[in-house]
Amino acid sequence: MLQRSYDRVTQSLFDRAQSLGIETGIDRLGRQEPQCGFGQLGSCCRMCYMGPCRIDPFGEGAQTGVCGATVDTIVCRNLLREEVGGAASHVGHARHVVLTFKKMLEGKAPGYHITDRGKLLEIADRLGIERDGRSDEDIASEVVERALEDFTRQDGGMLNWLRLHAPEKAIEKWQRLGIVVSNAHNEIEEAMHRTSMGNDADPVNLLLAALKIGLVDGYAGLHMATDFQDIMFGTPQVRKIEASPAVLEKNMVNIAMHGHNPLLSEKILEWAGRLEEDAKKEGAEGINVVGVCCTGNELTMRHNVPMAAHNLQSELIMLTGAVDAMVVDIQCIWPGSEKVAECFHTKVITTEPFVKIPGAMHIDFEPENADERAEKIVREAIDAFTKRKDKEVFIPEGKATGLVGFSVEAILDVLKRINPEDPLMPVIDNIKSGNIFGAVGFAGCPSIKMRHTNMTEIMVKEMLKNNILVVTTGCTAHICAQAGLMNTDATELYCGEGLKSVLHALGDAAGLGAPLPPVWHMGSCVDNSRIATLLGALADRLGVDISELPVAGSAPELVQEKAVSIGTWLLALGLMVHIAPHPRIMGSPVAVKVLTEGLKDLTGGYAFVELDPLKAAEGIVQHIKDRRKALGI
Ligand code: BF8
Ligand code: SF4
Repeated sequence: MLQRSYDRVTQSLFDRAQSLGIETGIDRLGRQEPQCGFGQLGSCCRMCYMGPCRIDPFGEGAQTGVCGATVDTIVCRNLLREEVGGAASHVGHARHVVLTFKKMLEGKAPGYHITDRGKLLEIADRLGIERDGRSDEDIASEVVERALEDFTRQDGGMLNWLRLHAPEKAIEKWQRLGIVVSNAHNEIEEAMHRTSMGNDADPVNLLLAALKIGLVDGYAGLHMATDFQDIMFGTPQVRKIEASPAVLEKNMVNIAMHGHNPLLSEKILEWAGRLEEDAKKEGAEGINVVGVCCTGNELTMRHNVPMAAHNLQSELIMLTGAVDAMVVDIQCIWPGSEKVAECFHTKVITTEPFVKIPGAMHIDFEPENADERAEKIVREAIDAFTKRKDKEVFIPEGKATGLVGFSVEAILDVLKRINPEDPLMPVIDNIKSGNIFGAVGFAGCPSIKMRHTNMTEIMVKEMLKNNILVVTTGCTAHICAQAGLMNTDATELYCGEGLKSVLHALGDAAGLGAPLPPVWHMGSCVDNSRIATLLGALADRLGVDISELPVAGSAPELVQEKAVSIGTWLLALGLMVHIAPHPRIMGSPVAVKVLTEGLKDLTGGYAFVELDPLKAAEGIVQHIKDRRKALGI
């Protein structure tokens, strides 16, 4: 096994795997090393069967593929295809939620309801939908129609969800560049078409297409998913939670919800409540639903469900022997998890017809039969519990507590208590005074290749020390919660004096009797939409473009294609986006130049690649200083 030292809880689970002789990701990573250099540079091509071709980075061997494609063409085509993978995942997620909402309105999905009517009506108004004399259902049907238009329109008109959410100044920028998008599916088709053998060979043209796919992801993926999820399940409000694999309970039926889509996890949570007595009849003290990865974020933001594990820990928590069912839907599910589960009584249950894992139990989960299937899944978990109740479990110690639920609406609620007429004013005043020196969004994944460096925690603490507020989503939110960065003690421990005073004032306004935490959990990866909404509102209020704000984004432990497409969206919006490890563009001088430099003149955004946490933090602080100077503050 690779000798690395992870945080105490994670390490204890790796150690347990080793002592039981169970293979995990660390063993598999060890066998992959050294990983292919061509792959890491992005300079191998498999687009046709004259290849695979690869380009010699030292300039001695082949400098083009068999067809004559240069390294710039190859790298940029590969990048665009990575993004298509990411955007397709988010767009597929959003469309699934919209279609379920439609079925609900048609009476075909009785398990679902409108929870946040206010948000529905607000979106209807902003879409220009007539409301007078119409029922909520009728209005909602038209909102659905507008959403589905974003997958059907053929006239080249602007994506409705982009018009709905993108700041005017950003739209103008994108129009000048010719990258405004129209129909999410058509854009994805075109990106696949242009990257297949013998099409687009112009690296700059390919990079512009990459920005387009970023916009598809941001609006037809992230924003659309967040909007409909909030309408169906409620817009998150601030609440207290616990985090770490230690939230598993020896004497309860433990159901780990893993994946992304609250359509499933909300129903499982509901049925866990309904079947509590059945679990007790089997000798359990109750049913403990815990969250893994992004569906865990969805559950914790709306219902205080404990945050059990980020992606790297998703297979590790089964080594506790205490997970009775690991219920999964879509995205980020390691096939190797099933092999770990087989060593225990744990049932891995897949639920999506296009996401199956050999050896796992499969229960199709359709919106029409949501209640029946959710009940069946919870009963499977209870049944698994009966098989392990007397067996030894190993649940590590060390729960962290924190506050989550920082939707834009929840943040504005707090700010309105300070200034009801102009809630953003206190933030702007504090930005001007330097009490809030800037803000950084930390998003994305935990990488098994980097987690032992504590990249995320070190960078976040550096931000706080420099009075930079941190917002976070995705698995990075799990990392921050487990590191205790989402509780009020962290404000005292890590923040500079200016930021501390602001968080105290906000905590008082919120009636907490304590400061707000310095790291705000804004949700799952699709909820990066919330961060963009907040930035858009701030930029509008200041009358500037988002690219002028003293803010940045960071994906400090990039894993997924989805993080690449989100990152590109943020570049299109005009943000500095820090990335580690190296994105697979380093083989192409053109891609590196355009993404780290050239883009500054086009959108204002740029990529910043740095693997050393302190240097990365320094680079971000410098960027924020430069932005402040340009604003004259
Ligand atoms: O969408 S942060 S490992 S779970 S990709 Fe996946 Fe990365 Fe986690 Fe959420 Ni996002
Ligand atoms: Fe090689 Fe060109 Fe085929 Fe790619 S498209 S595999 S570079 S011949």
